[in-house]
Amino acid sequence: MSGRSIPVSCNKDCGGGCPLLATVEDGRISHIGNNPLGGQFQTGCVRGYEMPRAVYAPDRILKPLMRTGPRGSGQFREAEWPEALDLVAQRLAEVQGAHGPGSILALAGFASGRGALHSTQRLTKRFLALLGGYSEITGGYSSAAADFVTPYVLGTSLGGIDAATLQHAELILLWGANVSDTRLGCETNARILEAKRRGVEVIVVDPRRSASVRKLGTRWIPVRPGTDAALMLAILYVWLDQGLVDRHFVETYSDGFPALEAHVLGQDDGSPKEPAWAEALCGTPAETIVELAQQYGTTHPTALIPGLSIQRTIGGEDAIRLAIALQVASGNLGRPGGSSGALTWDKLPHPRMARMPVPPNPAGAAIPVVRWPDAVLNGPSGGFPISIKAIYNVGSNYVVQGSDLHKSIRAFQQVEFAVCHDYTLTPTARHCDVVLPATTFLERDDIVFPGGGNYLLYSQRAVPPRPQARDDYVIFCELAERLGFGSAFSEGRSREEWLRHFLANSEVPDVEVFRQTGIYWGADQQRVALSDFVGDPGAHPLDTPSGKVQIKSPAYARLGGSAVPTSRILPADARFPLRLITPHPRFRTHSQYDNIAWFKEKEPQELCIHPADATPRGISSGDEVLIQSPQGRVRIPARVTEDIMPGVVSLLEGAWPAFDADGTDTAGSANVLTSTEPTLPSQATRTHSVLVEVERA
Ligand SMILES: Nc1nc2c(c(=O)[nH]1)N[C@H]1C(S)=C(S)[C@@H](COP(=O)(O)OP(=O)(O)OC[C@H]3O[C@@H](n4cnc5c(=O)[nH]c(N)nc54)[C@H](O)[C@@H]3O)O[C@H]1N2
Ligand SMILES: Nc1nc2c(c(=O)[nH]1)N[C@H]1C(S)=C(S)[C@@H](COP(=O)(O)OP(=O)(O)OC[C@H]3O[C@@H](n4cnc5c(=O)[nH]c(N)nc54)[C@H](O)[C@@H]3O)O[C@H]1N2
Ligand SMILES: [Mo]
Repeated sequence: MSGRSIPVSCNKDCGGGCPLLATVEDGRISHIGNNPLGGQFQTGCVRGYEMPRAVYAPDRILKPLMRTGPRGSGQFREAEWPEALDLVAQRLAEVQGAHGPGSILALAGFASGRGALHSTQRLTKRFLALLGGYSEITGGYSSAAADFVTPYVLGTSLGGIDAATLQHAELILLWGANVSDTRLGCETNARILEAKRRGVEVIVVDPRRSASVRKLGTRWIPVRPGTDAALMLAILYVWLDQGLVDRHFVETYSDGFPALEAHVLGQDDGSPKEPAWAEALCGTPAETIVELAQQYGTTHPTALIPGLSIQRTIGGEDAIRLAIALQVASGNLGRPGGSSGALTWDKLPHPRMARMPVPPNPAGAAIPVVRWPDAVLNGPSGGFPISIKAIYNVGSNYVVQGSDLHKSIRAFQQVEFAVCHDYTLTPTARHCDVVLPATTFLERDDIVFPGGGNYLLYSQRAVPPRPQARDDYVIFCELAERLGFGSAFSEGRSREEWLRHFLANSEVPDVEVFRQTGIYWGADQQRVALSDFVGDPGAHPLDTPSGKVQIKSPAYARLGGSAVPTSRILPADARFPLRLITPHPRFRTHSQYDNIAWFKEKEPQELCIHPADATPRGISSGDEVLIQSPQGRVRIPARVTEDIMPGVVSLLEGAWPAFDADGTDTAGSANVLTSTEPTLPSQATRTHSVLVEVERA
């Protein structure tokens, strides 16, 4: 390939964090491929390689837009930057003057969340904190349940592994994890493929025959969504029954296991968690559960890699607690080739590198992310801290991605002012008063923290910004200047000076080598969380009341959870007999790229349904079906397939909605069907615990 090669990395909430090379010819990016310095296991994916399609998309916003029609109508006029910035500054000042700090809600998304400088989340929070305060969303859509509960069990949420340690695994359990598509670290997929090639069993526990089952798996074990805790309890039952619990490990490293044992045996509730008990809940045959338990209980080390899916469910907190309990009971926690059972994605420290500081929020108003539309619509009368009058949206498309899309639209329609920075007129942008055109990662320099792994990436500016697009940092600088806190926001630093400042406060010894190669490796590439604790529990106790893995947690029970993890399943509802899952697409990062035909054609939006559910409903592949939940209606084509369990239907998340005259979405936008009711006590989202009915349209 001729042209200049420039190290880049998607600063995206994409699952990876991959060393890439952009080729630039005649001032245009002609190709993106892997940076060979990443080594054989570090490979990018289609969403990074094809990013130029977004940079040069015909519908990219290249001028500020000011709304001229009703919110959501898509009627805007183009404006010059000074006019748009003046208006945003003026409206923010007015709203805050009239309604106080906290009346502006920061929808500060993680879309470009991995940059030391261009972090959509950190820049937005920094700006609004210096403005005087804001309403802040807490937790994320991704992993709020796990992040909430894991510290009660492990004393930290950093329970990850470096993917290279999978070379020591003898068994890999992808539990609700579809790493073929979602990556969960740049190397994870390639390391598991290598393990499979050397004869390691890779068991995938998933309601769907996912890409990971097809490409990485040696066995698919179907389970109904939201029932993983029951399956895990039944595995413990088999281990207790067959003497497969590693008693020495349990006693040395954990506290409270006898209470869990009593629960598994049914001594506390009269219900032994036998495989037959689990079969009725999970739809997984009892003999399959016994086989899985025996294989898992007798193969060491076993790496249990949970997806985030298992905790975006009702009771998702306890699926994580039980996954940890399984790794303790089998003696796999903290061992090379094993894992903690807690989430692994991005759950180990990065090499030391400073990043954009975020001052404390003077308003202190916090809202669990899944409840933001409720907070806007109901304010203090709904138990929320403050009346929200404006929304500042950067790096998120929460009208599409938040739960209960109709409610999110109502929330946007209610506020006095809404502003957003983005590349395209997303459904969220359409509901804003001002839309400011942002740059992509290919148009700016940054240091990127990958999604797991002991390395850092330098992403050089490959091409100048498309005319008129501006970095989020620059947009905020200009606004801060207008609002009188320009020097507090920038601290007098240009973008280059911030990067130099971060690098000066880092462990990277040779900045120029880092810039040129695009990658800096930390010292140890074989980290397993809690290995120091397992090596010497006396010298390295966990930060829990017992200093050990807290299987039983009275502190957690005081928050409204149960002291011992248990199975909590969304009750059935005869009106909505099917369970809907909304997995992450391969060809999109959430809603990104849904506006680009090339990506859309690769992965059509369709409802996957099992023949056992389709036949009685008279549904054949290609038929239009109407999917209904209490929240809304979606009409799209069905695909009848045995790649999904009976009783479960699947619709990929991330499609932009398109409503017909009677309010039915005809694009297949998953959150038309979801609800903002959280799982408790974490107040986290439950997008994989949704009940629907499906009929032929
Ligand atoms: N039903 C259902 N819903 C879900 C999920 C699910 O599994 N099922 N998953 C949830 C999860 S885990 C997550 S993390 C959320 C994600 O929710 P979002 O973060 O809202 O997802 P994206 O669609 O990636 O939206 C990011 C937006 O930021 C823009 N953007 C990207 N980079 C930049 C930048 O540098 N600057 C600016 N200004 N804008 C930028 C993109 O163009 C895009 O419009 O969705 C959640 N929603
Ligand atoms: N290509 C791509 N990669 C991504 C993203 C993306 O949008 N696109 N998003 C990134 C982000 S922000 C996140 S948070 C992660 C999300 O990572 P995950 O949450 O792990 O991803 P999902 O696709 O929601 O679910 C993974 C698998 O779990 C299955 N599943 C669903 N519900 C259940 C359940 O209750 N139990 C079990 N056992 N399995 C279940 C699904 O069928 C799917 O195959 O992915 C990251 N990677
Ligand atoms: Mo996420």
